[in-house]
Amino acid sequence: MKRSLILLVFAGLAYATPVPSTLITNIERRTTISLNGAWRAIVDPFDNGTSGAFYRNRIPKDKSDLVEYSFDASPVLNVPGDWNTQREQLLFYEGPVWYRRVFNYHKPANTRAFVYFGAANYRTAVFLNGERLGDHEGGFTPFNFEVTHLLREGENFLIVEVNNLRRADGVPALKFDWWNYGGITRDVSLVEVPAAFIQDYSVQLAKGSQNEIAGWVQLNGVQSAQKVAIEIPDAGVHETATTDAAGRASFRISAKLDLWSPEHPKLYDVVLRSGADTVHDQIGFRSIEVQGGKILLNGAPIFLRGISMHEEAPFRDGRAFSPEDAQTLLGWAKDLGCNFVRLAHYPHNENEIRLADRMGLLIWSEIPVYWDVDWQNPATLANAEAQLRDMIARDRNRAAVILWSLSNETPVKPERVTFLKQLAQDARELDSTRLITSAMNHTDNSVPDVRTLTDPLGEVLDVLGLNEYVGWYEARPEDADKLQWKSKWDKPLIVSEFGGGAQYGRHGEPDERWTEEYQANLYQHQLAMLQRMPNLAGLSPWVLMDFRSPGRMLPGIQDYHNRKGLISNRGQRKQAFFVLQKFYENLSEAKK
Ligand code: GCB
Repeated sequence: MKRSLILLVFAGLAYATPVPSTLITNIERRTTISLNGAWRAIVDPFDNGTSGAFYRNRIPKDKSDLVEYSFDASPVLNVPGDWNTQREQLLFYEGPVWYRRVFNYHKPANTRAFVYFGAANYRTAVFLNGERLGDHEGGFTPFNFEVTHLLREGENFLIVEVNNLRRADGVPALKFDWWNYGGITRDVSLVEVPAAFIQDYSVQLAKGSQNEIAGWVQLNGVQSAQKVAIEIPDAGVHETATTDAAGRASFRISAKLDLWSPEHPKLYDVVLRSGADTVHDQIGFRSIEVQGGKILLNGAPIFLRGISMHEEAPFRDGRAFSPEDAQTLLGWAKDLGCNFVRLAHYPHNENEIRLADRMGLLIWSEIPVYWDVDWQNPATLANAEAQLRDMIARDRNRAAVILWSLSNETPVKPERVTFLKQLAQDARELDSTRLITSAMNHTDNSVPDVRTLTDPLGEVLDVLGLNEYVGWYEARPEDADKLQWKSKWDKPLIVSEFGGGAQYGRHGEPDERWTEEYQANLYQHQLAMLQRMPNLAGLSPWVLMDFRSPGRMLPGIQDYHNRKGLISNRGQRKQAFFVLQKFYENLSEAKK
């Protein structure tokens, strides 16, 4: 886990490799106390809470004492949940909100405790019983703080300031095409672990192998070498390894495994033990690699029949967070005939990744380096690196995840390649087994009717992602028929986006924008064109379901929604859904 600080200096930018993650992984299978529920919340647009020290949770000492806030008298917000959809007047709110949760605690002997947040958007400061625990930046990655020494017997109060103000130096920065939902958007819990415990681990097939598991277990709170046991009973694995000076035990184990695939999402029970700690997980084993223009799953070429999706709640709008939301969204992807989902544009909830593992859906997982960010700012890079590191830390044991995506539609300029190269290097260092991608959107169009992918970022990636909007932001759907596509690299290509807007129930001629007919026609022409693309290894059209976005204002049609969904935000399937479904069905038939 510990890595020495290496300073890299290039393009005038000095920065270090990422500091190790402090995340406790696999929260689902630990001993936890949920802190979800109704939290008192003070909406604080001018950030008076910082100077007014709201974290102290003061109540007036007597009738003449001046205290200009009161958690007790403030209304509640539900956690998990965005604040925008819980109160009408918060729909467009961007700024700080102070949350308070009071809870009782009885401390068991020989136990350490951590407070764990699945995610809070965007900047978070956390205080327990009036003491600052720490801060976190980034709206979609988990974080935890140790609270063992601050917890009191009996009543405790946790205060959390969440601020979703967009920032020029943020990741993402000031502009993005989704709703800036603020708040504590995922579960909060207290995690109890023994004094020495298993913090994190990697149990995956070694790169390029289908019968050798390579991995490590990271202990926290140990001073001397410890034994760690790794058991996978159904695969006959019963091994032990010993930790090094940094508390890490590495292992390589030969095993005959029933491999995970979309058709056969086999998960093994895995048990890790060390001292007083035992952690159970369910892990699938599969290999993923590229060979020329092909993606190979378990050694055989696979075509990714995908769809892009946001983490937007079906039927009710708002940030999705529940297992039921995930079931609905991934269930729709399955109905469409998908074996692949692109989880745009940020790490989604862990419950969704775990469900994909069980359902047999391959995943592209992405950090929100979206459009333009402050490429030359070392703090922005450090923030992107931390988000990448924590996404990988949380999900590295999920067979479903095959692609880490570094960015989406970033402008072609040298400082952006420098920035993304650093992320690619980090990702490979943190996880040598998965493929690296990015969604690019720049082509050389100097030859009429020929589009050539020349973006220098392509050099850095294992798999090229391409977003193109022929028939929507440029040209007509029919113009796709004459286009030829080329790529500078002999690498697999995923068309990570194409699409067009349609309002469910709006009908007209195929050339009338916003109608279902227009969108369906666009899909027909696009799908015919895509098949002529070199090294096409998959697609994830934009997008599964309509989603909220502040930049989509057209009254009566968009009403602050991006309408490129194949399904409306009320769950109604548009004509284009069936066009893509048919296409995927034919692909599956052709394979038989
Ligand atoms: C894109 C972006 C995506 C947008 C989409 C659109 O290229 O990657 O985030 O929502 O286009 O609808 O314009």
